[in-house]
Order: sequence, then structure tokens, then C-alpha cells
Amino acid sequence: MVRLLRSPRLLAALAGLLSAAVAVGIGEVIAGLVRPAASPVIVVGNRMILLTPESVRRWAISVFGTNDKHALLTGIYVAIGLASLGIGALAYRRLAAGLVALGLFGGFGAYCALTTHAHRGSDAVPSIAAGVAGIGCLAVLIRSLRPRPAEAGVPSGVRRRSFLQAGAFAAALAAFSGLFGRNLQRTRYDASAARAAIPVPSVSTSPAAPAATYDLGKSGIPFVIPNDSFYRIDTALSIPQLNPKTWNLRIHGLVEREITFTYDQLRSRPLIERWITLACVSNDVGGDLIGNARFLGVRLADLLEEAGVHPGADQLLATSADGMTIGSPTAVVMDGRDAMLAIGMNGELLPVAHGFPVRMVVPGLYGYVSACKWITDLEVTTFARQSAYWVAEGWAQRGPVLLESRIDFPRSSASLAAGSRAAIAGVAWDQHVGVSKVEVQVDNGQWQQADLAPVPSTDTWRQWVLPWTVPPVGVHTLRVRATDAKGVVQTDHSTQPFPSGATGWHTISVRSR
Ligand SMILES: Nc1nc2c(c(=O)[nH]1)N[C@H]1C(S)=C(S)[C@@H](COP(=O)(O)O)O[C@H]1N2
Ligand SMILES: [Mo]
Repeated sequence: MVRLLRSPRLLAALAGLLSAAVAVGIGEVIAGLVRPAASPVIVVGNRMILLTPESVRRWAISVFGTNDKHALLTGIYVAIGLASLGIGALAYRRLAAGLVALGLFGGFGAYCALTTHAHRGSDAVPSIAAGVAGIGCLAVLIRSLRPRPAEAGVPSGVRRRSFLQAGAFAAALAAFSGLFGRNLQRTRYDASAARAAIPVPSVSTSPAAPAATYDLGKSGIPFVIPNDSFYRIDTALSIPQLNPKTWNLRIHGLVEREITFTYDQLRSRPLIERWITLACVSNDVGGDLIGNARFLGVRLADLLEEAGVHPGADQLLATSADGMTIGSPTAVVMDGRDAMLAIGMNGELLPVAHGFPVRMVVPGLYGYVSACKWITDLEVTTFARQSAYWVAEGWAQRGPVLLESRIDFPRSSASLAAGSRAAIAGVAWDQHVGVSKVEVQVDNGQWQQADLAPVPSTDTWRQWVLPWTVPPVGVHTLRVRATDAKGVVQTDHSTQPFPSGATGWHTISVRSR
């Protein structure tokens, strides 16, 4: 260690790393003053999401699932770290070149800030400030490392000490500014505090959970997924913090009369509360990017009728505060189903991560074509005229949920006692159509019909269970298929989620011992 510290080149690389850390920290502080979404790491991350080929994104979602954002941010930090080591080494040989390289980083941040969706001019400021801070820090550290001619006689240890002092100061500055900046961002506008201060509106007819739902303890899937374990899929590296006092939504475009309403106006309209199962198109067969919750909101069709939708306006294009666009077929939203602008979820106001203050929910459509979170604009338009975010990436223009079923119990690869009494259980769904039958096949035996739990409507998943005696010692295959309310049997044809949702029978193996 001490030995390593003798190498000036290594110290220079360290100087690069420290300068980058100071840059990131100062960037966080300035983002605390501008807005959290303008943090240099966040804007670079957002740009990366836009630049990443859709196939790589799909891979990331399938590998990292709801941890995809952590993976991306970690990757960015690692990349900054590695690049800054090189920049430090470069600066030791040619200071100007190192400083320019660091400046380019800041410039890249500013470029990213000004090219992501829903940006503002001021979003470039944190990246510029970060670049300036990094340059200043690198210049000081590299200078402190280089023996000056006048000091030719001074032992090299002295120079090292002055470097170590400056370096320790830079490390402390980076840590302090990073923490302070993050804290500033949190306290500046905290949507969760605003949310906590607003009462949950009550509705006269809150739907109860169905009387008999299967509760198989830890291994089973409950009918309702609590808010804090509900899956989350979005591109928001920094969760939009919207102020319900200033929020409003405009319904415009191909309508007779535009309508705009505030959060309070929306809340004072007639509210409905419904059980709805929300599913992500990226969900693999057997995956968990699906959840069921009780949503509270205003019927969207009523608002659209008030606005007077022009015939032929086949797309409703929702835009969120962070620039996401999600387009839904007008005909589906207005066909009588309980499509809503939701403000509540499972008896609470909508959680911030799930779209507070207002999101869309349409039973029977995948989230990417219906469930815009942090919604701020609704344009009545046509599919021919405008393409929403994921549709432009090649995903299907219309995304009806596909009939699917999943085995939750036993778990894949579970080890069970031969001859013991057990159960095979899970969920099946085909929102707004309904599930009429679920069958299970053990090894290559007969398909056996499972018991189905009652459901409040066709808009939720349906729990199923099949009592079962564990077969003799060995490995056994379990397979499930559902039949919808129209009698259509779930296809065994296996497809990937892209471009319109995964199909195929969920199949697992378990061991009997
Ligand atoms: N603003 C915004 N809304 C969004 C998304 C997004 O990335 N940004 N993702 C959509 C997708 S793909 C899905 S599956 C659902 C997920 O909603 P949840 O995170 O509340 O489960 O939100 C939808 N709404
Ligand atoms: Mo999704």
C-alpha cells in the first residue's frame, strides 16, 4: 500500500477519481437547487436508457427485473470511476489534456440533460457546475503532486504529503456534498409529505375482497398485492415528485371542448373503486411483473364524453411529468369497462412510485399501453398521427393482456416428501374476459381441473388450487393451462414478451424425496 502510494502515476489516477467524486457531489448539490431529475448521474442515466437498443433494455428487464435501475446506475458509477482513473493518469502527463477530458464529461452531462424527455434549460446547470468543480479539483491535486523546479532539492515525500492532504480534503468534500445534495433534493419538494397530508376520499361502495380467497401462507399468492410489494416498472431513475396543489390535467386534441381540472376538482367528482390486476407486457411466463390491487378513481370515459371525442380519434395519448408517453385505444377505454384516472390504491392515496397524484388504469390492457403514472396531459389523437414511447421501440401498438396462468406453489425445484398431501396452486388471468377453468398436468398424466376462487369481476386474476399427493421419489414436471370465459384454451405456443406479451404454459420441476 505504502509502496503503491510512491507511484506518482497511481496517485494521479487517484486524483482523477477524487475529482470525479467531487464533480458528482457538487452536481448533486446544484441538482438540489435546480431539481432532482437534473442530477448529472440521473440525466446521463436517462440518456443511456434512450440510447440503449430496445433489445438490450429487454435483456436488462429480464435479467434485473425491477432492479434494472440500480443496475444501470451502478454501471454508470463504475464507468465514471474507470474513466476518471484514466483521466487522472492523463492529467499527470499533460494537465491540459486531463482537464479538457473532464470538461468533456461535464459537457456530455449537459448534453444529456438537454436531450432527455421533458427537460428544461436549467437542467444543464448541475452538469456544468460538476464539470467546473471536477476541473478545479483535478488541477489542484495534480499540481500538488508535481515537484516544482524551485523545490528540486526537497525530498519527494513532502510533495506526497501535500497531495495526500489535498486528496483527503477532496474526499471529504465529495462525501459531504454528495450526502448534502441528496438530502437537499429530498427536502426541497417531497411528494410523500404532501401525500401524507391529504385524506383518502371515501366511497360509499368500496368493493370487498371476494369471500373465499386462497391463502397458502408464505408460498402462495394472495388475492391482493400490498402497495409496498407491488411490482414497479418504469423508466424514472428519479421518481417524479409532483405537487398536488399545482397538478392539473388537460384533455385536448380531437375533442369538441378541451377540459382541464385540478387535483381537487378530480377528487370531488364521483369516484369508483375496483379490483384490477395490472400486468406488464415484459413479464415472462411464470414471472412476477403482475399484481392485483383495489384502485380508486374517476371513470375516464365520463371525462372523455364531457370533452366530446371526435369520431376516428382512435388513440388517447397520455404524457407523464417525466415525458413518458403511453397511448391507449379510445374504443377500449370507452367500451364500458372501468378505465379510470386513479388516485388511490388499496385504501391509500396512490404511492409516489406508482404515480402520485394521478395515473391511468385500464383493465385488460398491459401497463405500457394504458397505465401512465404521474400523468399530466391527455391528448385525443390517432395512432396514425402519433407513436407512444414503447410503440416507437417496436412494441405492439395495441396491447391487450393475453390469457396466462402461473404456478406459485410449490416453487420451482422445491423438494417435497414423497406420498405427502400437498397442493399445487397459483393464479390465472385474462383481464376483462375472465378465467373459467384451470388445469394442471403432472408429468405426462391426465389434465386435472383445479378449484377456482371466486372473483369480484373479470378484471382480476383468479387464484386456483389443486389438492395433490406428492408422487414417488424422483423429479416431476408440473404444468398449468387456463381456459378463458369464452372457452378459449391458453396456447402452449411459447413466445417471448416482445412485441405483444409472452405466451406458453408455465412448467416447473420439483423433486420428490
Ligand atoms: N410515467 C410512466 N408511466 C408508466 C411507465 C413509465 O415508465 N413511466 N411504465 C408503464 C409500464 S410498462 C407498466 S407495466 C406500468 C407499471 O405500473 P407500476 O409500476 O405501478 O406497477 O406502468 C406504466 N406506466
Ligand atoms: Mo410494462
